[in-house]
Amino acid sequence: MQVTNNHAGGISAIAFIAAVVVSMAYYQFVYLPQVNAKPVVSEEVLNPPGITSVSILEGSALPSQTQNFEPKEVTANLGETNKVVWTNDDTTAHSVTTDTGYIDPTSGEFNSMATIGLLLPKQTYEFIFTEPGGYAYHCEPHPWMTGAVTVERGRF
Ligand SMILES: [Cu+2]
Repeated sequence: MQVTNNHAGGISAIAFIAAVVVSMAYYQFVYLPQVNAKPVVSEEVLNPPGITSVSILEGSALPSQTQNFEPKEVTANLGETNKVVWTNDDTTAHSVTTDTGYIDPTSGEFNSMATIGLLLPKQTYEFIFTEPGGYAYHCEPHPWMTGAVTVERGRF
């Protein structure tokens, strides 16, 4: 009796260890690679032939000036003009900061503060959008400065 019980216990211990090993292997070699895989983005989307330009107009730091990001709303097409470039044409530093905490799967956080910080006068900030959608943004030091980028699928 005693021996049989020990034997059964040994088998279930081995079965348990085998199950742990199999699930760890699954996690390491199947689950993690799928979760961590970068999305496949076509070359045209990563290096679009055209850009979409937005100017930060002189005087944008004044709340009374309603024109700051110009154009205030832009539309970009994936694989064509989905690289958006903001140029600070003002004499004050500004940021381009997502309203929603948007993180592009390839380009990272849509926020100049996350990469280059404030745009000094004459400085530019570039962001390559790789997903269609609507992206509202503002300037962190001057939250009345707002704009939006709409990204359309185009041919991609
Ligand atoms: Cu600003």
